[in-house]
Amino acid sequence: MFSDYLIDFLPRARTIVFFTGAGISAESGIATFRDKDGLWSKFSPTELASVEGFMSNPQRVWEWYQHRRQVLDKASPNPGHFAISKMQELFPNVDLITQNVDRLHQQAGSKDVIELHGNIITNRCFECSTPYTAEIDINSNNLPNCQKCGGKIRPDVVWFGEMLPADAITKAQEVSEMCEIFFTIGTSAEVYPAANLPLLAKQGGAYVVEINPHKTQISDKVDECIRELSGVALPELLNQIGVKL
Ligand code: BV8
Ligand code: ZN
Repeated sequence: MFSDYLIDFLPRARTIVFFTGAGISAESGIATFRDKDGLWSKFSPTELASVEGFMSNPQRVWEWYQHRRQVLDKASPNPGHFAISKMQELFPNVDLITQNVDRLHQQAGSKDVIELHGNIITNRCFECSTPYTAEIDINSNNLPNCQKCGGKIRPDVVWFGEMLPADAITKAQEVSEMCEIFFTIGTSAEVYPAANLPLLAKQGGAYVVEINPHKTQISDKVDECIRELSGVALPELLNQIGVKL
């Protein structure tokens, strides 16, 4: 599955970056965005994952996130998440950058996860940004109000048209430019500025490996394409370097 070059180089690499998208959570039962039965096939991203969408219909957006939280509540990390967590344990300099908001990497034991698009678990006030710390019943549809100003509560995700957390994107760009091996896993590489990271790594001289059952718009720019599910490929990668998950 993986090239002899990669299997020989990986244990010697000084810095490794894993960059993940919705595809790594697909085998945990979390719908991706752009696959045929993905989230965006039913709704348009701008209607639901944007400030305008929330302002025009806060109740609908809130219910969409509550639905995703219900799905996530039944999901657990899959062997792909665990394999990355194991690599972080084994190798000294492994960075993990994710576009995902499901925190399954953290549930699989990964530390210092660089979350480019925030997370779907925590919430804050849409008006005054005060963190909303009261318990939220994921099965209830009622949209809570801020205890400080009465404003509507929103999830701590990064919506389209919103800036990414400056510390997260800066760190992600730095480690991508500096690394020796860069794995881009389960992402269509269509959302910016995250989608620039594999190209930044390539420009910085990294060996770039894509793990994705389908071709993406960066497939012809990477060094190695593994057309396999990440939940199969990543444990196999460990296996090929003599590590049992
Ligand atoms: C920004 C959180 C600066 C919310 C998400 C016009 C106006 C404003 C901005 C723009 C504009 N035009 C372009 C932009 C920039 C815009 C953008 O990139 N748009 C795209 C659509 C063109 N970006 C932004 O707005 C970003 N902010 O630029 O700020 C700015 C500010 C103002 C004005 C201008 C600029 C903010 C982007 C963040 C949006 N938030 N999510 C939520 O989740 O609800 S994005 C969303 O897409 C998710 O985070 C997701 O992670 C991300 C990327 O998708 P993928 O992860 O790649 O998932 P996808 O379904 O696409 O692909 C899955 C892949 O997995 C597939 O390839 C599939 O083959 C593969 N797969 C499937 N199964 C498996 C698998 N692989 C392996 N194993 C498997 N088993
Ligand atoms: Zn408030």
